[in-house]
Amino acid sequence: RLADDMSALDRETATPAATFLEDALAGLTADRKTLPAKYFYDAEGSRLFEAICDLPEYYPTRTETALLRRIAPEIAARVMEGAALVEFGSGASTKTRILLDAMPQLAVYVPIDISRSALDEASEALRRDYPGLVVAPLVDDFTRAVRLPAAARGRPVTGFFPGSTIGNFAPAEAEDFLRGAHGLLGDGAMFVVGVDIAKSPDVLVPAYDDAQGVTAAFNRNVLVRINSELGGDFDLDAFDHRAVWNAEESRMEMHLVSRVDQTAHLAGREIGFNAGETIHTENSYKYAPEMFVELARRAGWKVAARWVSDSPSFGVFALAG
Ligand code: AVJ
Repeated sequence: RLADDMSALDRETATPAATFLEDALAGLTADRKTLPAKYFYDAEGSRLFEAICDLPEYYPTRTETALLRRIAPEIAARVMEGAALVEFGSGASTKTRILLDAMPQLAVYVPIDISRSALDEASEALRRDYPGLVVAPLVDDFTRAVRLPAAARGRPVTGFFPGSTIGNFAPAEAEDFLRGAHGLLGDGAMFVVGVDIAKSPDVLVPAYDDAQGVTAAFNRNVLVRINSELGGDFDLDAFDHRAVWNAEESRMEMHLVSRVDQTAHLAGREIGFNAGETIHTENSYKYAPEMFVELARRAGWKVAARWVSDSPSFGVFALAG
């Protein structure tokens, strides 16, 4: 295997499991307990997220998909022959196909995802369906990827970050991420970013607290992983799923709420909970279009084009730099 094709996780001496344990312990022993949202996504978590995308209440996926279908020709017109498409947090690469279908000029596709299983499955399916396309996956935390695989280097580059995954970052972190992505994608790159738009909590809250309880299972999956991968003993039935709109911060929050006073154990540590105490597991920031434009500018990008769907509103921004 070429050194160039090794992911950052392979190169790091610290194992991913040690990082998960460190992050989990740091979050669960803090004054206000938290866990990083990226740990939802093992194979089961990725499966649950795909199921969320099909829920009637979860509007972002179908809204963005319809918008991308409509604007794909306009995006394609900005992409040069022989270009590489680099996707951050690619998962099942479902939306990617909308761009691939509209852009026969693409030569290389680089999906970056932390879930090896999701990446392997997606890459295999894409190679089958797009035989002319070189698929060069990167198993990595997409916030830490610093170098494109050899197959993409020297080509015009288009970044793709759909799904409002950027909403998982606080605005200052989103700005840092956009600046870092500029470094990875290179000068002259285009970056297509999907961003959920702030709207009524009557629409937002059900999207994160669906009637079938799929989002609740997704939320609890981080505790499932802590038990199975890190040897924790969290009582899954003793935590409720809660989704709240935080208007001051313009974000949806997910929490796991302890039903009772209880003590869990992890790596020899006692993790005590009072009844009603929460583990804050996810933030999903929602932007007014102008706010996102300003954030992208602060990160060093020009906004070449933007599209916002009809309600429920979702935005796609074409950044240039
Ligand atoms: C993948 C981060 C965009 O915030 O809407 C879905 C994850 N969490 N339901 C989102 C999620 C609960 C999703 N992102």
